[in-house]
Amino acid sequence: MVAALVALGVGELVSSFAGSDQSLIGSVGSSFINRFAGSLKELAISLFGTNDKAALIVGIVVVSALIGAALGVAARERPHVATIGFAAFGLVGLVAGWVDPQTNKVVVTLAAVAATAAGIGTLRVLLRVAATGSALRTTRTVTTVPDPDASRRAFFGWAGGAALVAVGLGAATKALSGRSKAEVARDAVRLPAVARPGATAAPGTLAPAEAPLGIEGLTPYYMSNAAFYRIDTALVVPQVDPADWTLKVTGMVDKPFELTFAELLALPQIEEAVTLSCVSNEVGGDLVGNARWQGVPLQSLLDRAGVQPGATQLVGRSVDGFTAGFPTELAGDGRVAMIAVGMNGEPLPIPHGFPARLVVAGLYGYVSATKWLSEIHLTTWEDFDGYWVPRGWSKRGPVKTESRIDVPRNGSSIAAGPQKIAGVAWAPNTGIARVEVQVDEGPWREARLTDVVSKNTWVQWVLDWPATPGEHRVRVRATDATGATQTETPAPVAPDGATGWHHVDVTVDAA
Ligand SMILES: Nc1nc2c(c(=O)[nH]1)N[C@H]1C(S)=C(S)[C@@H](COP(=O)(O)O)O[C@H]1N2
Ligand SMILES: [Mo]
Repeated sequence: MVAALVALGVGELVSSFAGSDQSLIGSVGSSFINRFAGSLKELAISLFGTNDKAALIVGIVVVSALIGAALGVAARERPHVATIGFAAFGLVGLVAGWVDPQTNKVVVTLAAVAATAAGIGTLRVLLRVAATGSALRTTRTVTTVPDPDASRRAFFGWAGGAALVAVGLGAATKALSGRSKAEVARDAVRLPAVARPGATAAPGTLAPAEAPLGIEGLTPYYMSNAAFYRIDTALVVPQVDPADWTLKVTGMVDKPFELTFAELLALPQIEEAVTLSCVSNEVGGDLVGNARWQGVPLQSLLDRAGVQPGATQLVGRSVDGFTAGFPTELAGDGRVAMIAVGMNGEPLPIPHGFPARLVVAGLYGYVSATKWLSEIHLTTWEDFDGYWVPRGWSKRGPVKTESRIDVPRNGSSIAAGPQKIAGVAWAPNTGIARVEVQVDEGPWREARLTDVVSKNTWVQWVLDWPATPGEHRVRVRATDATGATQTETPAPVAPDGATGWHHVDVTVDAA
């Protein structure tokens, strides 16, 4: 076990010399995610929530340690088993590192070789200590059994020392990796002024016309960058240094081209508030958020490239290999669709796609919102399937109209008397026309809606409720601007988004 941990520590330290996002464990984990994301995503999220990635890393370390233990046992009889085993172990890291689009292949190779050598060396030394009580190679044949207590003490001493080395290697990796080039570069980015701020907003700032409702527990109209949900397949957040980055427009276009980050920033910018939602958001879930996005209209890049007739699909490709595709016509049907470089007035946070991502109003993230965008590729609808399509998700992903009760919380106890029921509802690119609330089997009552800056954002809603003592169920449903009301019929998140009415159960205590 200790030998395996030393091997992992050496591998991490060597890979970290190439940058803080490089890691053999990371590459192995990414391969695992890409192989199993379709079948295991739901299970992993239900077991570990959004800590599923931390759980994967812990799992890789634990499994490695167990493999090391098995090799150690086997090697007492047949030392070559350990050598072959560690070589195989190193090969797994090497292959994963080579197929990972984000790694430096020279560094990956050095790291895998160094890790393998460190693992084999550590195991050999420890086995020798266990057998002879000494780490030194002894030329005499051991004819007498050494004092077993002495060799056990020596073994635990050496094993403990090696374990400390493994921990030290891990700590050194962390200390050395420090701030990535991407973080340093992001700090230096100054977003250009916005030429066309969102339709109903004052120049430069989008703000809802009505002041916040001041209801505790109600989601704010704009989610802060820190609170904004994050969903992606990246085990280690891609660290893109804009100096080494370009955005390519390729495929079925007359004039393919490439832009540097500086060139992208120099193009006319827009700012729009758009509510982004994940297809994996359960009814009542929080994988949805509203932010102000700044960037370059997608259509302006498509016009420059000259999209050929027949290019029916637009695919965004990420530096990490993720892809998302949607019908090309949606980019030009008047909806907000942009290459975003800013989020809530700041350069895109690294976990949200720095230096650039796609934001398309009215489409779930998995078919549209490619983060760490490297390429916009025009192809046909039939010729390509984005990342999640072969993994059991719908090829088309329009956002379903949804509403959520934030206040009161499900399962909470509140006092009898005047109370407020409040929440959010969204139908991006369509808009919300009406939100209705029902308490128990009572009548559906219309909630008051706050002002919004555009049809692309969620609306906050509130209803006064004279709460009476007892157990109550509160339900909500929204009607979008086309007049369509959310269906009551529940559907699971797969393949194309959950449906059903959100409800909360509350206890109202006698005052
Ligand atoms: N590169 C990359 N971009 C991605 C994803 C991903 O896994 N990799 N996930 C998509 C999904 S499923 C969603 S819901 C949104 C989430 O964006 P956020 O993390 O900024 O909220 O990003 C999209 N863009
Ligand atoms: Mo998503």
